[in-house]
Amino acid sequence: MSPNVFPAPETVKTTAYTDQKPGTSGLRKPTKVFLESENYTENFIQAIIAAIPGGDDRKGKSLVVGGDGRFYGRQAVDIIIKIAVANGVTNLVIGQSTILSTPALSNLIRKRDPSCLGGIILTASHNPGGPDGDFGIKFNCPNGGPAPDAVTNQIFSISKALTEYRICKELPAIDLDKIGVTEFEVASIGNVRVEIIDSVEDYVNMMKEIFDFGLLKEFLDSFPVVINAMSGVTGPYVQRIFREDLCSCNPQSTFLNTEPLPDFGGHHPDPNLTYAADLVKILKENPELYQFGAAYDGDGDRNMLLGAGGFFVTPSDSLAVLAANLTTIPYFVKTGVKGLARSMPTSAAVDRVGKKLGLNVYEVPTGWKYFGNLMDAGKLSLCGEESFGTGSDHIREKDGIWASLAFLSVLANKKIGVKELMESHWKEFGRNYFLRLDYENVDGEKANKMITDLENKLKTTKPEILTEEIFNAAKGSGAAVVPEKYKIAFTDNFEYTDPVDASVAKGQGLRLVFDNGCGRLVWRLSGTGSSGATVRVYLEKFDGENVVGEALDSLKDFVEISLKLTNLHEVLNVTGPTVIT
Ligand code: VG1
Ligand code: CO
Repeated sequence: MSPNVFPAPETVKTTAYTDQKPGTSGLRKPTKVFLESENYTENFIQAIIAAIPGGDDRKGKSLVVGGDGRFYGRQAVDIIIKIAVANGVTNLVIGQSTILSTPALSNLIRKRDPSCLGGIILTASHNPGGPDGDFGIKFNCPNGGPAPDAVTNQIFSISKALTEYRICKELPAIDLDKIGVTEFEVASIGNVRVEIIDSVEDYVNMMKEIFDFGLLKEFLDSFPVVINAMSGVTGPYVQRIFREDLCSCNPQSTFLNTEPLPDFGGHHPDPNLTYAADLVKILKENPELYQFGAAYDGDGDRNMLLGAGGFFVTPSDSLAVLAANLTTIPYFVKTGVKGLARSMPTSAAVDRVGKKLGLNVYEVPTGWKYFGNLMDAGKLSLCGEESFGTGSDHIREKDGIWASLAFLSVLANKKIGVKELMESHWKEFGRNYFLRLDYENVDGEKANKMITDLENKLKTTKPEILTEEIFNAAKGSGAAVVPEKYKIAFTDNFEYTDPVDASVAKGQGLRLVFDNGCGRLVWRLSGTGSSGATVRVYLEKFDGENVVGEALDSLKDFVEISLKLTNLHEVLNVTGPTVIT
């Protein structure tokens, strides 16, 4: 064998795990599980690659790899290279220092190579990282989107039956920090090419095509912003797009936590009012100075948007406002607006815009993977989730930085501030007051039982009795109740049939929907946690007249209704939610 030819793959015996089931968005577990369970990563990577078409179909086609820079990412990339090559993948494209935001990776899958096999994202997204935090692995398909249920089910069933994996233990050392190409030959596989690419460049170029950077820059010259990358993957993107370009002429604009850290500085990289409280504080303390604030999660697909003084824009509302103003963005002028969509728990604010504009608004289950088919079929341009996810068909993932550039484009176009924009939107469309209450890390069995009991109750209780119970709970809250408004339209466990491939997703969340579009309550269990359970309660109430109140006031009675129907505090042994948004 010539010195440049590396040995053929080895087959290693392994024992299958039964718990490698991808959740709402990939496999997420405590980092310790990956570190301490023998072959845990190897098995799952082998299962992913086995789910990709094999043989010559893998040769010469690229697999994109990157992540949010969290602890254990580098070791995982090393394992991916060795297992992918051993399974006949001969072209790997990897973000420098393993960094690629989830949206940037989605873009690379779509743009780098028309026959791309997909990508592997190393992230547990908004979950904390580090040896005591979480790690995660997610597979994205050749369309750039998260693997749909059919693919994740296949990966899961392969993982449960795995008896061996293939690996090339000896490959040349690849400097993951250095941009460049390494080529070598592996016996029985052939020529292999590993490319380390700039993590940011392709993404920045895409943003420049989508938005009017000239307009944004001019606007931001006199519109100071604060942006918090939360020590996650967006740091280098914020640096290049905001600090060095759009805000370069505004020394007042401020950028926080722009260095990606393996443990996110010990924080929870989740951009909400609780975990990004530092951003809220800065805006509150400097109401005359900062006009806009944004924060992103660990892997850069979520965004939280704030206005001067800490004015909070709910993700459901930002989706609706964008929908109403899409033509301020050059990309949509070019592509046209094909349709809108939201996840089921997201408020119906966007539905009102869709109705006015004559656009279809699709309602899909929680999780970005459900938007992909609609986009691929040309039915969908803009979509969002109440969980700080907003995006469009420019890629197949939600996109935090894109969302803030889109929102800023609307402001720049109208030359107004965040609060003014929201209030004028509500005056035109009415307001869907919205709250989400999260009860994190509660006992799994109890949470499951609570949901099952509630489902049975909603199914079996006579409507008049349920109405009475709801009315009494609402009255007890002290909120002004208009009982006739609270007539129940229906209750169910949300089920979705994909309009494109007719696949069905069942059990996606309990709904209690009131008549006349005046509001609803939704309960579901999170599918992204790594231990215990998280119960999410979503409350929504429409008000066409009083549009400038506080969500907590407006929804006081719904909070009480939810507590009474579930007995949540008693059953879960908690005194209140851990996060309110
Ligand atoms: C949560 C959100 C969901 C989002 C998912 C992944 O899922 O509710 O809307 O798509 O996280 O987001 P769950 O099952 O915990 O409610 V990300 O940024 O963590 O990939
Ligand atoms: Co994320």
